[in-house]
Amino acid sequence: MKFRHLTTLIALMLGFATFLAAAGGASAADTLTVQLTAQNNSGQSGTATLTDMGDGTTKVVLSLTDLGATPQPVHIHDGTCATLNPTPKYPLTNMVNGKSETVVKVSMSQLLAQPFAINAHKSGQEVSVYTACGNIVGKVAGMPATGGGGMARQPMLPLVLGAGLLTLVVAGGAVALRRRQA
Ligand SMILES: [Cu+2]
Repeated sequence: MKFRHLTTLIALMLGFATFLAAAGGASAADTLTVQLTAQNNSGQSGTATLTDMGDGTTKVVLSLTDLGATPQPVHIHDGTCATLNPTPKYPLTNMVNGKSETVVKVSMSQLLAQPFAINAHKSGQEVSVYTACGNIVGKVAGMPATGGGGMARQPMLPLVLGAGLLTLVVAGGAVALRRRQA
């Protein structure tokens, strides 16, 4: 009888911990998708997915039309695609086969505080030819537009850890009890 209660309790704890982990995970993924459109008849377009890493950095993942294995310089520039400052502000990892992934040392809120754009260049040799560009604008998923929402998820971490630890302790107790009964 006692053992059955414990099993129920463990099941409830596991369910609660899973729920907390899922809730925490959902709000932690503050992302923004930027559309890049083709320039100079390059035929290259796609998306940049920006993810706020929560530590003052942002992960930028590019997925554009594959123009081949020739490395293409990609950067975040000051300004908009229409009024681009030609000097790169934050260099990104060279794009190969339309793919690039970089963690830049700037927060998402900083990237949205003033005009920035992501552009792709044809190659290292033809860096002056732009192949695609997208303005960093839009609504960040999982964070209110007014800001401050980034703080909301911080208190969730101790809760998730606490629930997980409690589950382990209860489960360990159940195992010990079962050993004693055997
Ligand atoms: Cu550039």
